[in-house]
Amino acid sequence: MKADDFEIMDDVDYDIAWCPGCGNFGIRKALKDALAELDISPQELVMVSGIGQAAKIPHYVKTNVFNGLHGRSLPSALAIKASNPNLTVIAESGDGCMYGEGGNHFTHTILRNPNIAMFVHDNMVYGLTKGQASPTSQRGFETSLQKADRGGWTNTQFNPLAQAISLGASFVARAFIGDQEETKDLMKKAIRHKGFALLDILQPCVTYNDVNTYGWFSKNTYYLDDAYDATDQNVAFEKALDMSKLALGVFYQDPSKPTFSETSGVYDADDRPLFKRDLDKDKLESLIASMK
Ligand SMILES: Cc1ncc(C[n+]2csc(CCOP(=O)(O)OP(=O)(O)O)c2C)c(N)n1
Ligand code: SF4
Repeated sequence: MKADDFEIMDDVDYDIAWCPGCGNFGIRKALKDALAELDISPQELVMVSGIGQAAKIPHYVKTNVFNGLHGRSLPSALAIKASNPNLTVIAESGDGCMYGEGGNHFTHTILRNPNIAMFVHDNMVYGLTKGQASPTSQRGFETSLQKADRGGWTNTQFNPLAQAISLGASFVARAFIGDQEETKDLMKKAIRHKGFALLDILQPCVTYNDVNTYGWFSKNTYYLDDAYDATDQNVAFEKALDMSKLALGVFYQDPSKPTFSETSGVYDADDRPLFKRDLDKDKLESLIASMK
């Protein structure tokens, strides 16, 4: 495949609704390159998202799309993967959408370990609704609603990596879109991983977040080195808790964990996706009758 095979803008007549300089552009480019290098075709891919600037990304990629309600991308992604395990399923949304409105789905999807990749565009702000604080906003952050003279945003900053690792997520990583090549490589690892893969992508919002800029992320991030052991959950948890500087790379990976399709029982006796199976009318009728 080529990255251009995912280019929808050649076919449709509208503009991308992101501000010039937004980190979402780099994420879209890294994604198209990652898909091309993995040789995944648009036909075998489904992108699922919620609501927000980040959640618009499936509209700008030529592939199958399901756009759900705010925070609800993961249940839809799980259902799509469960009904057809042959598809590559990528869920993609913002930090507010995934960790705020979708927080409960984030938790319980990790516990089920479906074989899907989750890319969170983490700009530490609600972009689409014009700059309110999100769960990953830093304490003291001043927004249109949380004013500096009142201490700005006063909540404890949500730590998605620590939460995911503590729940036993089978792949947990962080990228910064200032390094597009590395983001692409982490996307490829997340897509290739067997099980739920969280990739939190630090993504500057150049319009509503003048604190966490490209420069700020460059200064406040560093790469995990080659000696780092990504198979040790305790080490990964400690690393994730350290927010003084944000580590980039794969924090934790356990490919041996069984996936939702493997544990659900649906594919024990028949490995065909659900749409390829015949409808057993007698079974259905007796099920309906049993519920009367
Ligand atoms: C249930 C619900 N609550 C609130 C909203 C309003 N809303 C739409 S987008 C959004 C924020 C999106 O922020 P984020 O997910 O961080 O993505 P970004 O726009 O920054 O990429 C909010 C609060 C909504 N659509 N539905
Ligand atoms: S508001 Fe922020 S996140 Fe949304 S498109 Fe503009 S720069 Fe990007």
